[in-house]
Amino acid sequence: MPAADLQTFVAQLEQRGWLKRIQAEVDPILEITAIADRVVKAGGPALLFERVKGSRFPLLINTFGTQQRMCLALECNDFAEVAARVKNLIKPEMPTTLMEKLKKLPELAQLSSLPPKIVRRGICQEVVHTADADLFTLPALKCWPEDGGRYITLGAVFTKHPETGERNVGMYRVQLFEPKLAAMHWHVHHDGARHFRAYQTRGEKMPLAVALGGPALLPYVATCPLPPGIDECLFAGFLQGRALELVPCVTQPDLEVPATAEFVIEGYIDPREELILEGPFGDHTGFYSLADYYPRFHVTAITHRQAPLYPTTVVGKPPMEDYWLGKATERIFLPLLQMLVPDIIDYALPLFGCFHNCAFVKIRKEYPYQARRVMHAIWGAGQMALTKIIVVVDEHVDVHNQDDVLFHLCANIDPQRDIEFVHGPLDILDHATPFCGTGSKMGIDATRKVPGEGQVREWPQELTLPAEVEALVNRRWAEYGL
Ligand SMILES: Cc1cc2nc3c(=O)[nH]c(=O)nc-3n(C[C@H](O)[C@H](O)[C@H](O)COP(=O)(O)O)c2cc1C
Ligand SMILES: [Mn+2]
Repeated sequence: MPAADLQTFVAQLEQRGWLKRIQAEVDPILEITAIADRVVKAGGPALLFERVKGSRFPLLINTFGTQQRMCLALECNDFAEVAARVKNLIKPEMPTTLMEKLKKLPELAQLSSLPPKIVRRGICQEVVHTADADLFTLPALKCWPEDGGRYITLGAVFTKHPETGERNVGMYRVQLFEPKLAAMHWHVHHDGARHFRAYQTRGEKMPLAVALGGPALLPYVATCPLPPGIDECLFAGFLQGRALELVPCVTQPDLEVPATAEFVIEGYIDPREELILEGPFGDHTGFYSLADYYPRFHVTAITHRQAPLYPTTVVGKPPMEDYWLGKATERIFLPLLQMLVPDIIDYALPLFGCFHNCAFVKIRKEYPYQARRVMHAIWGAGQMALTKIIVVVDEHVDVHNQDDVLFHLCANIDPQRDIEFVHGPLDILDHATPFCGTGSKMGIDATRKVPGEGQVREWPQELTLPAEVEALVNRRWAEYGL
């Protein structure tokens, strides 16, 4: 089972030589960014800074910064293994014979044990601060020079819908303003914001809690683009093969948080209050996201385990640590995307596209304008709907090879005919849209054109050599003396 708490995960990393402890005192204002940026881009280890200026808590960064470490957090050999389990979950094969039915029983029993389990005590509450709670005791980073302040960047934000009680866990950054005041930066398209609107309509205070640490895979599930209404804790239970243990908050008793978290920040938002100017913040896009108004998060308690670690991350020009969280999602959510858009054989979110700017999509084209249908379906599919540029290619193109995609893109399009423009919601972080969160998107049909798509000439064949000839040359290679 993946590590049930962060310190166990740190021990696993350390055993494998994938973590480095740093004793030199470092400044959470910019210095840690500069170190982490170099180490992530070099594919280096997780970093545990034992002495952070101005705080008594050690700081952990770059925990997920390689495929290996991401796989360890999910306890898999590769992401495809997890994708196969997801596929099996959403498309179970119906047993027909009695023997097959019996074989399914343990699997079914396992599924029923996956919803989160509420327990009475948790290490996350070994130490409780209420009146004396102070956000500035945390070694929160100021990541980039023009950032509006210091930020909690790897928090899992727990909320519940006021009517249905459905739980949501989303990773949203938190800007610190005062010892007990912060801002909650959830994008309008995300589930936390949807819950907030429900409290706003009712004119009621909204309880919320931010968990740091906990099960090794918690930060990952908090970033997962699960459909609204699906509890990320249930998904975490499914991924780790065991129910997540949650404890009721100390000051927000309607909310539960992971029992094994390092820190939990409890509090509320009052939707009747004025919003607060949040940002700017050096973002995933490699640019600052502009300052804007977000809800005020009032802290009622900070709880933590004895000797906690403070986990964080820095986002910026890719690749950063979050690239690997995104890569896991790209792979693990392929079966879900295929359920919505069955034409898709594979897809890739290339590094330069920073998740939402660009998707390469591979289809087996069977009829005219199929690529257009696929684009429009993606523009209606969950968080993939925010994709700014979609390039659709044929089955033989390797979507994980940028050159192969660009080769076919350049060769196969008549720009006037093969580019589709639409308008719609876009990522809040996209600074090029005329308005925040809305603008135009582009689909490029880079597939071979078939009758019915306006190509009035014959379409030529692409160059390849026969397999027998390639095999012959392989066999004789040594003879050529090359
Ligand atoms: C490091 C990191 C920071 C993020 N920060 C934010 C953020 O500040 N606000 C936001 O709305 N989404 C942010 N996201 C993206 C969301 O976590 C992600 O879209 C998630 O699926 C949202 O969950 P939800 O659909 O339950 O709302 C961040 C993702 C990562 C990896
Ligand atoms: Mn959600």
